[in-house]
Amino acid sequence: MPIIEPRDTTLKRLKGLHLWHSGLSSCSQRVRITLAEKGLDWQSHPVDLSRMEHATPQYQAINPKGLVPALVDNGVLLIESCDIIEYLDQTYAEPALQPDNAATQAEMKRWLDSAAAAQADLKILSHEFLFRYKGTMTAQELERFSRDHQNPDLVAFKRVYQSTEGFGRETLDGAVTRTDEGFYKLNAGLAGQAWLLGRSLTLADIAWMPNVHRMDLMGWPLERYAHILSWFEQVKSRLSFQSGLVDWEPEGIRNIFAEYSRRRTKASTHVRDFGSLAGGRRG
Ligand SMILES: N[C@@H](CCC(=O)N[C@@H](CS)C(=O)NCC(=O)O)C(=O)O
Repeated sequence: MPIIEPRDTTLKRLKGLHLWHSGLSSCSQRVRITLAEKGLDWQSHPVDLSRMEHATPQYQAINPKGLVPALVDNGVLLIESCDIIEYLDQTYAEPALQPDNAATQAEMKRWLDSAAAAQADLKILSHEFLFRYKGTMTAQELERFSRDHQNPDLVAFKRVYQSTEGFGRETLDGAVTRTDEGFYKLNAGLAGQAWLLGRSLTLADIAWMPNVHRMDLMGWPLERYAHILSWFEQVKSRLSFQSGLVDWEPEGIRNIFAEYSRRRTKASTHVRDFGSLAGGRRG
């Protein structure tokens, strides 16, 4: 359980649970859903990514990668969302969100790892097919971000995203096809059972909820995966999904994304026009 030593030593004196997070961040969503499922009280520290609050020295002294989320629990700091949800479940026993036998625990860990690994493609697809409605940063903003943000991977990512060429066809095709493949695996895992590990919701389901929701927002054809569709209906009816995800979405954002997706449909640059989704092919 990778607990890290905080650079900002004042964190060590914090009492209770504190979460630095952002409304639309998928990694923050899975932590908030877990907190809600476990009925834990927590103190919110919103980080506005569009205002580059994650590029400040203050925030980077909390999360040295300059990413959200970061959790402090009575002075203990963790920064990876899947580590955080495991930590929460191990530290706060009831209600348990993981199986009690070793074999199924290993299977749960594999689902957490695959959800975390899918993050790189989710990030590309979210930026391209959702966040691009905002237009790009000005050259000055990009320079400021590059100067202030200490995470070279994130800076390189933003530079490609903001460039005239953008991510390019090959990158987008690859991200779509790998995500589609991941969803077919998820679909197979859900065959014949309500939740990924059987009859009860576990961290495996929570880890994947934001990923499916994110693709749904961009008009991903979820009808390709019958078991995901019924799983996602149950997910959406859970109070934790409402309070941990929906309630934190900026007002009106779904309409904005839907309108942007319609524009891309007309231009034949919708996510469905890429990779294994193009022409309705199976992944
Ligand atoms: N592996 C990390 C990834 C964290 C991450 O990439 N966070 C995103 C939001 S989900 C972020 O902070 N992005 C900043 C940006 O795009 O500027 C985790 O699971 O917590």
